[in-house]
Amino acid sequence: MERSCILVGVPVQAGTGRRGCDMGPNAYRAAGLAEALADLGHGVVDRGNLAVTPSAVPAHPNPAIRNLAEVAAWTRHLADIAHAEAAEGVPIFLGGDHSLSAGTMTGLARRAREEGRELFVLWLDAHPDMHTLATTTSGNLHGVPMAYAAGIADFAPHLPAPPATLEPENVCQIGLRSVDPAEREALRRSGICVHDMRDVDEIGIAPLVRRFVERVVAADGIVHVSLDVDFLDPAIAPGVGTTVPGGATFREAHLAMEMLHDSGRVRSLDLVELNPFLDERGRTATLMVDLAASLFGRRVLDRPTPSF
Ligand code: HAR
Ligand code: MN
Ligand code: MN
Ligand code: MN
Repeated sequence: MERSCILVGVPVQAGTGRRGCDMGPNAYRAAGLAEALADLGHGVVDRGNLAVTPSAVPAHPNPAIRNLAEVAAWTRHLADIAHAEAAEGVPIFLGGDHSLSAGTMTGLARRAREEGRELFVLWLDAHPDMHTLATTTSGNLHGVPMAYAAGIADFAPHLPAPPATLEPENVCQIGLRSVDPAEREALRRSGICVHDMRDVDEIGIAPLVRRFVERVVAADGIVHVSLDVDFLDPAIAPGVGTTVPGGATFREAHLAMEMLHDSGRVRSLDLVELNPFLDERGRTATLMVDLAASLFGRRVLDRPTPSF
């Protein structure tokens, strides 16, 4: 039997410097995410919005860091939720800022390890989010989840120890165009597969996604997609706090989603960084819903559909 999509609202904005991301989950609902998935024949369950109660965590010597206790509470809770929901269906985490991926990816990694499956992550973002607590200068913790989840640095005792971490070689980042010096160094050391926008320009999105899918299939792996709104060009997706020019086009983004769908390997999704307060008449929320629909099988013409 095919797995149902499970919508999990994650109204966290503690990881970003701008307010409004907490409205993201409800904007996806208003834009018709559940209906779009149901129209494709998927079962859809909406778990509503999560909440956490932060408790004190040891301070970090970096004075720039903001909202550490809140991010720690979300990370701990989301690791449990992702681990549990991945056994029930295909969780779709409705952010909320990208700090939520610290929790989702490590919970999913634990589930994959228990199932004896190799977890791959396709990270679509202008940013690598590879800071550690020591290297972040903005102090915005949406800039750290990849370093946390890939076990690049020890975040304890400030953030909870991850229940499992990603294999850096199983992570592929596409769309990068804003990388801080410390992140560039961390990426070089990590073994993570990275493609900046120049690669997208020169090689094209299709060969990059195809290569990634080939590696997944060779390992009989499963895929988590982490889609940051700022992967997209701000001209088509203005509803985000960190716009960076030169992002993916409408068709590049849809093609990536369509190819991922055809792989039959996608088992979970983060939709992050949508800021409805900065959006224009819901167009960014609507585009993100349409991309999710492509990821879950919307197509122009009939093509062979693989099963999950
Ligand atoms: N690298 C910058 C910082 O750490 C910007 C991080 C922005 N991150 C996101 N998610 N918007 O990708 O502050
Ligand atoms: Mn991000
Ligand atoms: Mn980003
Ligand atoms: Mn490996």
